[in-house]
Amino acid sequence: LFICIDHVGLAVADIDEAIKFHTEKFGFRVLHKEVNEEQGVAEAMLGTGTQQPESAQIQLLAPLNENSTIAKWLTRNGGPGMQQLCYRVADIDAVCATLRERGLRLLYPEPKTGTGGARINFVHPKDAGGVLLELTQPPAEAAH
Ligand code: CMX
Repeated sequence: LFICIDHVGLAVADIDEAIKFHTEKFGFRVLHKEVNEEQGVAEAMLGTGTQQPESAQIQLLAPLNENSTIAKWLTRNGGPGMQQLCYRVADIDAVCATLRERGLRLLYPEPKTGTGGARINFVHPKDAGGVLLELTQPPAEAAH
């Protein structure tokens, strides 16, 4: 079903502080930044910048406002932490259909737009071993 781990998402309060921390302390490079209003997040994708294609990335997710999923998560968790695991898929419609057949709840009836124009959906954490599981189908030109 899955091609690889695409990224691990970390919820953070402040995107700039988190970027500074991860680049200065761990040597990650910022590969991509964007704001996703629909998801209520400012996000940054981090990697080593030394591998082509880039291996599993770190995604920093900061809330845009207090209604954001990430704001709720930060409050419940008592601070920053690991919010999600994301698998890359080639055909998200087929994978969602298969997972539904297998009795798992997908959060959206149809995929929404994620990082870099990817098509994304999520398996409910209660159906994925307590982990919020994102599925991402990168745009054709970015797929590898
Ligand atoms: N990881 C693991 N468990 C989680 C979780 C997470 N990220 N978020 C919630 N849960 C758990 C809660 O702890 C709760 O457990 P209990 O019932 O045992 O207390 C349960 O799931 C349900 O919680 P809820 O209050 O009913 O639901 P929430 O309002 O917290 O929403 C979820 C949960 C998954 C539906 C919501 O986080 C969501 O819609 N996530 C998908 C969108 C998203 O995360 N967007 C931001 C990232 C955008 C991107 O990656 O591009």
